[in-house]
Amino acid sequence: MSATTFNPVSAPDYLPKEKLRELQTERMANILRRAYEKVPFYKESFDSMGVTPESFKNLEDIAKFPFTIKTNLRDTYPFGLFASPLSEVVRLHASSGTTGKPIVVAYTKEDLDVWQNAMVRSLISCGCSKHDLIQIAYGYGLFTGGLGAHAGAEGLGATVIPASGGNTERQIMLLKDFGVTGIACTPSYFVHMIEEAGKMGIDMRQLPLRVGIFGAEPWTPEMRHYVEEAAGIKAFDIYGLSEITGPGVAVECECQQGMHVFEDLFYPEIVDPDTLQPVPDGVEGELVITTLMKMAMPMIRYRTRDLTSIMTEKCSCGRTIRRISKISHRSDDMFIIRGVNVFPSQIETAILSEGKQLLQYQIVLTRTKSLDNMEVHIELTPEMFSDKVSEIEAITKRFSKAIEKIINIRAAVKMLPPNSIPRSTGKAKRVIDKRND
Ligand code: DLL
Repeated sequence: MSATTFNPVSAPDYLPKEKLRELQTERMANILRRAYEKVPFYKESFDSMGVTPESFKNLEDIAKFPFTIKTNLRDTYPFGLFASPLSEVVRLHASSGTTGKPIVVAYTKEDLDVWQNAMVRSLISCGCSKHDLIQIAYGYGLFTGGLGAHAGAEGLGATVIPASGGNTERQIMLLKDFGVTGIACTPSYFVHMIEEAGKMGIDMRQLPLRVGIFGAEPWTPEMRHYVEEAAGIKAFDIYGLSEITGPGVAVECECQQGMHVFEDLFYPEIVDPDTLQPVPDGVEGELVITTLMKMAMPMIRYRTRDLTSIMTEKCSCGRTIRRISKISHRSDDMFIIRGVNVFPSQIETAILSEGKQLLQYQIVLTRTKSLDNMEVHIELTPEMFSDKVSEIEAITKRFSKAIEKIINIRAAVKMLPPNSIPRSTGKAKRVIDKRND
């Protein structure tokens, strides 16, 4: 560990493997006991698998325990999975998802401290310090992004600008006037900021901004390249989910080669999404997480649906906590078009490779006679726009070819005039699913 990377708050990131394992084993035993004793749902699910907290002796034993899935949170809505009485719960967050009831998550004072610790370590990992001015443009509210990043930046001692999402012109004015050095928001919202700054005659590369802490949605390496070039910053990927705590479950370091999981707090496993059996390191599967320190709402073997792999090679930043590869998709993101599995991230890669910049796009799915169809809508920039049909046809053909090259089937592409796709200040809505309409 180099003198420059050492920070007492980040010390667990550098623990010797054996020490980390000991800590994880002790914390896992405690959390399994807490879940079993305090939450009837866990007692029932452990009993149905014939396991008790005593069945856990070493970390490998975790594979004997049942999984928890999002439906379990919905079925016990709102407070059924809480392990603490409301008198000890100091905060609730909720995530709406696309269908049905939201899922509700709870924090004790201690849980908020743990979350803040993970977020401070995340910001340090992105190269931030108390000398930074950090603008939080994730939404504040029931979404965990705003308040989570806020607590981390404050805990770090940075100067925090709690802008929340939206009012993009004002965001840009603050970036410029305050000399902001770090911004935390969704990558798609930052792309929108670059676009708006351009319209305001501001070149982001000339601003003091140097770090972006981007997450809450998948984004491709091509998109990283685009934002880093267009804004003159280093763009870091941060991962998290409400069920586990919010942002700060895993984050990149200066090497930008996968995200370090704060595994003293969140224990990761990767399983085959079909067989639910563990897969070897390096093989892609579904990320499953057990919270080791969450008192109000322990999550035991939570199936995130996010697809990734564990990277075991030592990271040159010196951190010993393991890394997961960039999360480009979820198992439930995939759609099948003429027998071919397609992920939205593949479409984004194709559009970026052909357009050389992130054009706004949406994937529209429809269904005819139980067959799924996909149409990719891509927005032209004012420079690309033309009233000559032949020119638009040529552009359409180019994008269709670029997509075909990646997904191996011809895709229907429709070019739209500038500013016709709605911009989001939070998670971008890339897929419009009309298959059940
Ligand atoms: O998105 C928490 C968060 C806020 C993370 C700010 C990072 C920054 P949820 O709204 O519960 O929580 O959504 C969680 O978003 O299961 C992933 O599918 C996706 N996701 C989050 N971060 C990333 C990322 C927040 N870096 C769901 N890359 C997760 C890809 C991500 N997908």
